[in-house]
Amino acid sequence: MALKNKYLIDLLETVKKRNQGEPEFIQAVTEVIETLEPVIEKRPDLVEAGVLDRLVEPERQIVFRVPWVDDNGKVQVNRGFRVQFNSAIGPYKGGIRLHPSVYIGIIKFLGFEQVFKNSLTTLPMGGGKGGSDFDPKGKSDGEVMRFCQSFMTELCKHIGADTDVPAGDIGTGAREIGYMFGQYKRLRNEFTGVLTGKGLTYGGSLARTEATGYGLCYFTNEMLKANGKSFEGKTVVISGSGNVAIYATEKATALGAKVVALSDSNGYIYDPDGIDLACVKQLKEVERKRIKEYVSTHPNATYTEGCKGIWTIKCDIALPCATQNEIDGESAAILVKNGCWCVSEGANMPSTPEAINTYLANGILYGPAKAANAGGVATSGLEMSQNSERLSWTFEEVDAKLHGIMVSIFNACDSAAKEYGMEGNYMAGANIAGFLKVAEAMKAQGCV
Ligand code: NDP
Ligand code: 2IT
Repeated sequence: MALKNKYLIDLLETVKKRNQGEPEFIQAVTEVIETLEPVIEKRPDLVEAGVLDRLVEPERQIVFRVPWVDDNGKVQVNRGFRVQFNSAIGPYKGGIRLHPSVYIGIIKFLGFEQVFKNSLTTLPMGGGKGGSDFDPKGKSDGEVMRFCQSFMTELCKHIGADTDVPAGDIGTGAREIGYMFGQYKRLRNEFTGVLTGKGLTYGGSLARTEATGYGLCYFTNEMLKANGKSFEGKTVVISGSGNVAIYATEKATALGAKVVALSDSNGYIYDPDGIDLACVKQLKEVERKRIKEYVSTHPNATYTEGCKGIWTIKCDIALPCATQNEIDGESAAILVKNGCWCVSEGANMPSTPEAINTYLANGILYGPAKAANAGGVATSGLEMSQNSERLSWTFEEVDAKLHGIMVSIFNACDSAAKEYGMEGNYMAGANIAGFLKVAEAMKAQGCV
């Protein structure tokens, strides 16, 4: 989409110049700026208040050394990050990614998107993100613990229950959150809701584990309903086999769909009988094994090396739940050619701009990540509420609140898209609705 507004063209140029070598961040900002053009045309007061100029620059970026000792007694050094992007509507909130590909550009794109996503949840949370280039894969529990303790030894100086509340993301699950929480408590001598995604024995919320995948299906279901469709009897392809993919598979199946494929960074499985989720949970959550092990107990299933091929499987609905830019223009075109009519994003920014253009040009129902995967952080917000009141709610209570939030997010995206003349473009709707709340708060708080 070509921008016409001079202010936005100049702003994007500045962002590109200032953030060279960070293509993912520039990609995320470009998408938002392009969809905000009609809002900026209508709201000169927001331009005057410099809201967007401020919004594209993180409030604070912390980069630090994370030294730890491996099982052979050798010193290892990783790099740690926390980007506190925007606190206009609440304390910084967002996950911690542990993956070798992590560098500042990845954390900034995630932190930027988190600002809009958290705004959409209707809960009072600002946006932030953190992580490290540490790879938990193949490490012993002891190594992971020593890394997490070292990471938190520095991070604890910058976070707090009313300041910045990290959580999980790729490579950070219950085990890592537990080690980080223990170290925070030890260093600060306080038991607070400083992290979410905690274990149920020490302040975690029921349904947080399920929340992103379930929330994705609740959002998608609303989008389908609004367009006269449903999950019932549909064939679904889901990428990844981590936290989000597993619980998306569970809920999509419960809603009547058949999930036929999952993947990891090595390859994908295809099971025409429908994925046996108990087996996947055992392999991934308990044994920490590779997805290819699935075929050794499921003779009708096949395993194929390489991740991209998963998008060549014929399906009605595709739910990318692995990582950024996993669907490019070519894969999007294949999905369309094979009859796929809905793509809804569990992962953050899983579709390249070319893929998104292909969805929009072909009338695909497209659920953008900021809205579709907001159920995880929304339930983190509910964990914070429970920690503050020192109570815990039942699974049913949390799940019902999550469902209500996802319905309201869909309605917000739908209405904003309609109001700005882009009916059915939920990406534009999500960016506009998410932006407006943050923008009003930033304007009201003056030039800070
Ligand atoms: P997990 O670490 O539990 O699982 C990640 C999955 O994606 C694994 O199957 C992993 O395979 C695969 N994957 C990771 N990196 C790559 C890569 N570079 N190429 C191919 N496959 C890859 O993470 P989550 O399930 O928590 O996160 C998945 C996505 O959902 C991420 O984009 C995350 O930001 C997003 N998300 C997560 C939320 C949460 O609450 N956890 C909330 C909202 C969004 P392998 O094991 O081989 O690495
Ligand atoms: O991308 C995300 O929204 C997450 N990884 C969850 C963040 C959170 O604070 O629960």
